[in-house]
Amino acid sequence: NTGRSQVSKPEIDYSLYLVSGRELLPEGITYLESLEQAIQGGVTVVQVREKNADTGEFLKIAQETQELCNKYNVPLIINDRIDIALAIRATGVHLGQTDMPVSVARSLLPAETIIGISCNNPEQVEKALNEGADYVGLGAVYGTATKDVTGKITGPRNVGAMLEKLDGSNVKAVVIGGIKSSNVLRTLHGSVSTTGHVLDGVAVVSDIAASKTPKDAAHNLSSIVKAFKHVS
Ligand code: TZP
Ligand code: MG
Repeated sequence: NTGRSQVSKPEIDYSLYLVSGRELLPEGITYLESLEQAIQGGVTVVQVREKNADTGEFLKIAQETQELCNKYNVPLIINDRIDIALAIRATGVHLGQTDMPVSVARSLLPAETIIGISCNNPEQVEKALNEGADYVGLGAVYGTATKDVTGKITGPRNVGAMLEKLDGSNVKAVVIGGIKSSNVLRTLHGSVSTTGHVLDGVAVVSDIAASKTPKDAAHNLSSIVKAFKHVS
């Protein structure tokens, strides 16, 4: 996002980006308990993603999530719904390729709002950059049961090719899709571009949301990402 933004934007640490997955919660833990433990374990940014909730329900969940995020000073990003992001004054919104264009979303939202977009190939990354996105979500890097990603699995090497498009910009990047503590380190290493551009973090749903011990799950991921970022 060069040639834009005299506006001061919130600095987000993208190291461990938790995307909510309420439908994956195990027995015996509520959504808010799981989220709080995950934040305590090292989640640095939260996205509320609700594919089946009606507007009232989405709003309520977003408000409750916002309260918890405020308590820990963790930024909150809303998936898809610009109206809900506005209503709760979220830090950001996350858009997909079939949602409203970044430039249009930008014109509706306060200038300091973070806008992220999912990208699956280098052309989409280039477009996101030109339209003024603040960050991109790259993937799905691996297969996942959390979302239908048929035909959209990139593998780490293509993540590297997408990252290269961000050279010289201030646009951040996370990877998503099938990331777990067991593959996160090789994913980070394998996703470096030929120009040396590295990921800013990883986004996960099930490895944390489906865990009975979300604090440990988050801590395992976070310590690996932080160690990688420290040396790269
Ligand atoms: N976008 C691409 S893959 C995905 C989304 C929302 C789901 C990732 O879920 P998980 O459980 O971390 O594989
Ligand atoms: Mg979307």
